[in-house]
Amino acid sequence: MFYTGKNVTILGAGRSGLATALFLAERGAQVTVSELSTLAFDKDLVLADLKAKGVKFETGAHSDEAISSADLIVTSPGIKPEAEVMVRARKHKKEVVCDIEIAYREAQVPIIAITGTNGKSTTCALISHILTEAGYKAPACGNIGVPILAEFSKKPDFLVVEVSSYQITYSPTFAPQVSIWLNLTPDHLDWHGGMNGYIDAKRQLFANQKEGQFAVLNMDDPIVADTKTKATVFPFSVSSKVKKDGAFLTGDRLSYRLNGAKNQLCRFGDLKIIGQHNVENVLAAISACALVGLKAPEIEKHVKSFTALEHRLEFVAVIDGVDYYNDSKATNTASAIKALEAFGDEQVVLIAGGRDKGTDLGEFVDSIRKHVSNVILIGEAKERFEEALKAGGFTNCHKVDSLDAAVELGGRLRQGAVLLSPACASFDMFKDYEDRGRVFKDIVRTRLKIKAPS
Ligand code: UMA
Ligand code: ADP
Repeated sequence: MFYTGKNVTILGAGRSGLATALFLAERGAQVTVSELSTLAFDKDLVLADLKAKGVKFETGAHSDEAISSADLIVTSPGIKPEAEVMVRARKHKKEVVCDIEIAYREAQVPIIAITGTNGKSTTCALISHILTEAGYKAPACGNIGVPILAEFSKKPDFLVVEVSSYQITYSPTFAPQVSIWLNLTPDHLDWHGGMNGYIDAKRQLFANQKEGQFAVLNMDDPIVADTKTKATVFPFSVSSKVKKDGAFLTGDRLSYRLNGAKNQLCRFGDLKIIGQHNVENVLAAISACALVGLKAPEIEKHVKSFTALEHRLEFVAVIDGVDYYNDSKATNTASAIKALEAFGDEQVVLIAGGRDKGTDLGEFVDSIRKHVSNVILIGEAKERFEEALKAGGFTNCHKVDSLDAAVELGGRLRQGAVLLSPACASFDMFKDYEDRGRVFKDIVRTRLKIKAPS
């Protein structure tokens, strides 16, 4: 056993840190979990199990002893390479990786990895859904919220892993059998020290890949299309940029060509998810499933039964002929614009606002003028949003004091589907975006019950 007797220090007692501690302790490593905060240790049950397996804990600081005595350091992916503890680790010439690298070194089954700025979770969940419905054990894990190493004990056939740029940075040899790159727009620039650092992190995943592996690349994104890899490129495109093998649209039919043979599936409109951005996610998912051996009829059948992830253009209910959608994950204007575009020519009543990120609102207002009948504003951002809307010539704007009042007004207006797509963070009124989405759904469902008592 490679880890037997090795000293491993884990930085951060988050989900991934604790799963890694268990995984390595069970493989004979001497594990120390080092956690900066003292608050994070409100996890008695998990800790008791780990302590019984010989895992040691330190809190409040990353001690020099924990760093200098380590044969290997496994970090929480969020800790920046410039952090003081990383500087010390480099001084001691220690190898620092994250849980994804450990999983890659230990995995006996094919890994399908999904990265990109937007759409990772949806694509990851969709691939996992298709493979699972086809009879394989193929859990969605990684950045989606489930530590990859926690899945090993379930003996999966595939690991379907959402990977962030942070995780790639700390996975120096990670080379999945299939890697998908969906898109790239500015994000996490502070962590990576700018756009170039962010792009380089994503590129590393594909530079690591070898002959016999596959890189599924979005040809409509110029940065993604320019990827260098030894893997076989399997392109996908919603325009007509796929000439040989790859995934594309034939009219509105989802299609792919593999080993020269064309397969035509159902229409995108036959699926239960909406929005042009999801066409890209579906083409990427279809590609991965075809590359690991699924046949077209099976892919078609299971892609059709996939429903949107919670809080991402999630259909909630119809009350008095008005549809309600929860898109609480849209925490910035770029993702809210995608949501509005998903409704095409259909006008919606938009509920927006929350904690303002202070970004420019120009394109958001343009999109509202095209797709929205009324905007209902909540939260701290409502004054600035109202000003920007009025300056942009949009006057059907209502400020309310609660999400409850927003839903009530949205239903009363009867001027299109009511869409919660806030374009703001949630922390002024809610615990997080999930809490905001659930409160919204509770309000809608309560109203539905009042209208149609059982
Ligand atoms: N900590 C230290 N020292 C430090 C900094 C932090 O000890 O210098 C401690 C913190 O106090 C905390 C722990 O480290 O207790 C880190 O907790 P965490 O929640 O950041 O980490 P995990 O629970 O292990 O979650 C990680 C990913 N977190 C990050 O990448 C920041 C999760 O992605 C991922 O779902 C999970 O592993 C399972 O694989 C979250 C995320 O925000 C969702 N990702 C970013 C994003 O999507 O934008 C990239
Ligand atoms: P991630 O895991 O990368 O954050 P999600 O699947 O959770 O992505 O989607 C988050 C939001 O990003 C969605 O609500 C949608 O507005 C937007 N989005 C999803 N897929 C795409 C895509 N392929 N291109 C651009 N935006 C997208």
